[in-house]
Amino acid sequence: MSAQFPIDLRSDTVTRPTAGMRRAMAEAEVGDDVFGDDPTVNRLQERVADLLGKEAALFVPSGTMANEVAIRALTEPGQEIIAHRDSHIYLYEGGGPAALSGCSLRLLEGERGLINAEAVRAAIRNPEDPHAPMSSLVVLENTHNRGGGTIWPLPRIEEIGAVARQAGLRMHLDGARLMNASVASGIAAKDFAKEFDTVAMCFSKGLGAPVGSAVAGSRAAVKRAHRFRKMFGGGMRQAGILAAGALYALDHHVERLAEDHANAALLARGLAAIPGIVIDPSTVETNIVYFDLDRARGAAADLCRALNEERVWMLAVAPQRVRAVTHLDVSREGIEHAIRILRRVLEQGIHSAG
Ligand code: TLP
Repeated sequence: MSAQFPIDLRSDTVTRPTAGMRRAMAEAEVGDDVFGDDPTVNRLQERVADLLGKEAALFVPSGTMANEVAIRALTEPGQEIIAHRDSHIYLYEGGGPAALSGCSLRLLEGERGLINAEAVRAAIRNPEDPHAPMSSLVVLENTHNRGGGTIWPLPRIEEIGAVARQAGLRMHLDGARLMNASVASGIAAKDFAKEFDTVAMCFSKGLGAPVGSAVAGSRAAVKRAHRFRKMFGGGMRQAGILAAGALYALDHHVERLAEDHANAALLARGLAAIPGIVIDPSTVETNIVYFDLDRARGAAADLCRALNEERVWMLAVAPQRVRAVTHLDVSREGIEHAIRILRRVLEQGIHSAG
């Protein structure tokens, strides 16, 4: 396969449906899912419940909505959610937990997006103290996006689950990229999901579907999430067209995530050999690569602008930090090309836009 341009590494959300996926979507049997009678949506929901080892699942338009309906289903206004300070629910969901669920966030530190059970225990408020918000939910993210596509070690999840259960807290997993964690580690998605009351997963990231996510849990939790999906405007009608893309992704695009992980590792190794770039390739576990640009070379935004002109797209996420994400629309040749371009751009020197 040759490189396809642009080489778009901004996110794994940028993939376009393949011909096979489009065909499956075009041929999908549909009904009105708000009435509950879209057979393809129902099939997807059963499939996801089974995949994640839960009683039920609900198809939703986005990963954000999956997280937000789950948080609303598991909490009441005035309660507090414990999460990592770099979590997606805190940084990238528009203040959703506060606006939609009326919950405050108790943010914890931790290497590469991972928190530990002791810190969770220490963060749980005294339920007898009427001054304090009630700690009610722990949210973890697997893989952890801002942490660098980090995979959670299973024992660490279990330790947190035990602490949460003992204190009567619920657990939600933002598993937008749970299948990446599963394929890279060899741990079944349902094993990763075990400690959680609800689990969100996305079809529109590495799995390559154009739209859609799901949230799984007990029948009662999913029933409550269903109510909030309607309230938040996420009830969709002939959504089987979209669910067919998700089903196709589960059938055809899971095992191949290993290629994205190999490409991310290749990219990390290539970047590590370029003067001016700081990255430890051993930290790249899945399909997300973060690297830092030496301040003396210029700013991350200027580097990305220079790369953009060469049809290599990456995302500046902090003054010196860049993110590149591999996915099914970027081949190994594309990654090799991106490394060559990056080296050349830095050799030539980048200039500030201002
Ligand atoms: N992440 C996007 C951006 O919002 C940052 C990306 O390009 O990575 N959970 C996690 C861990 C995510 O990374 C994302 C998307 C979501 C939830 C939200 O999914 P969508 O975009 O479908 O609402």
